Amino acid sequence: MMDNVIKMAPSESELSKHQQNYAQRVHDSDMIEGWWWDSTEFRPRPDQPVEPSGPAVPHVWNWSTVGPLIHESGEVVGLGQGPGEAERRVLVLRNPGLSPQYAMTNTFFGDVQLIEPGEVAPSHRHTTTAARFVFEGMGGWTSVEGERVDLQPGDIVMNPQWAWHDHGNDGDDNFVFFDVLDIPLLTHLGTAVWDFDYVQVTGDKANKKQPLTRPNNQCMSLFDSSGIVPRFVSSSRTDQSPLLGYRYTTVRSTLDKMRDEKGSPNDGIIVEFNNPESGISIAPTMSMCAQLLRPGEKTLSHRHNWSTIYIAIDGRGSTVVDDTTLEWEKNDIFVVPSWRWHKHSNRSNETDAVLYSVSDLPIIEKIGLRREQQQNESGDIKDTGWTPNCPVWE
Ligand code: 1HN
Repeated sequence: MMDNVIKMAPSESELSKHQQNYAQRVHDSDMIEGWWWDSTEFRPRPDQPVEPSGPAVPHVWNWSTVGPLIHESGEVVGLGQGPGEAERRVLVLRNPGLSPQYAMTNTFFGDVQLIEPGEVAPSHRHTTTAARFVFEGMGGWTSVEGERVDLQPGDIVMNPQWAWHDHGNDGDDNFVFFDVLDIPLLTHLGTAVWDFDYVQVTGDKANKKQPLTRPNNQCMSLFDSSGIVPRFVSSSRTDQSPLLGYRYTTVRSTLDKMRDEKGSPNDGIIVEFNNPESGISIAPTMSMCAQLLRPGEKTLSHRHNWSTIYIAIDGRGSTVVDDTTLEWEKNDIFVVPSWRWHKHSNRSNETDAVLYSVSDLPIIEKIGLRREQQQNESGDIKDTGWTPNCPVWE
C-alpha cells in the first residue's frame, strides 16, 4: 500500500521548484501529499480502490510436496525448548502474494505441524485462536485447559483464546496436522500475545505437560448432540465455544444425512460448526465449515469479501478462482482470497469429495460489511450490495 502511495508522486523533474520544495517539506514532516501531481481528470488514488482488493493470491499447497517435507522435519529439528529444538515443529504456509509475511490470507496464518511418537509440544497460550485439522496419526492428542482431546485423521480441535494447550503423540506413527491461527489480524490490531511460561502453572521447569483436570474428550460427550445442550454445566467463558473437538465420523454422518438435499448452489452440502450454546460462529474471528461435493457435482460461481482457507479431507476436485484452476486431493490445502469469483467441482463421478474451510466471515459481519455476489446459470449476477450484512439481495 505504501509503495502505491509513493508512486503518486511523479519523478522530481516534472515538478516546479516550488512543488519540489513543498513536497520535500511535507515528507520531512512525516506526511505524504494525497493527490496526483500529474492529474488531468478525476482518478481514484491507489489507496482508494473502487472494488475490494488485496495482494493475496489463490494458491494450493499439495500434500505430495508438503507431506514428505513435514515428515522429514523430524530429522532436522527436535521438539522442545532446548538447543536444536523448536517449541512447535511447523512448516509455515506463505501466500506468494503476501510473502514475506507469515500469512495465508489477510487475516490468517497457517502451518503444518509434526509430532513424532512419544513427543510433547510444551504448553503455552496466546490471544490468537487456533483451529486444527488432523491429517495423519492414530495416537495424537491436544490438551486444552486441563482437558485432553484424542485425535484421529479428519478430526478437528479448537483452541480458544488465551487457553493453555499442549500436543502429544502416544501412537507409533507420526502425528501431523494443520493449524490455522488469526495471527495477521491480531498482530495488525496490536493484540497478539504469547505466554511460554508454563512453570507458573506446574511450578516445575521440567514439566511442560498439562495436568489433566477433566475426563478426556468430555466436551464431546457434553456438547456434540446438535441442539441438545446440558443444563448441569455452564461454561466459564461465554465468548468461546465449550466444544473443542469434532470427530470426522460425526461430520461425515451429518453430511450424509443431508446428501439428498439440493444444497447451496455455490457450495453443495455445506454445514457450519457453531458454538452449541450460543449458536454463533465457533470463535469470535473464525467461521468453520464442512462441505460435501457429491460425485460429479459442479457449483456455480460466487464471490464475497471474506477470505477462505480450504482443507481437502476426502476425494479430489478442482476450484476455479477467477482465471486460476486449483486442483486438489486429500490433504491438499488451498486459499481463496476475498472478492475472487470461485466455483468448486468434484472431479470424480463415483466418490464424494469433502472440504473443510475456515474463514474470517465473523469479523466482516461484526463490522457490518458482509457482501456477496452470486452468478446464476445464465451468468446474471445477484448482489447483496453494501447493506449491513447480507443476505439482503439487491
Ligand atoms: C501454536 O500455538 C501452535 O499450539 C502451532 O500447535 C503453531 C504458530 C504461531 C503461533 C502459535 C500450536 C503456531 C502457534
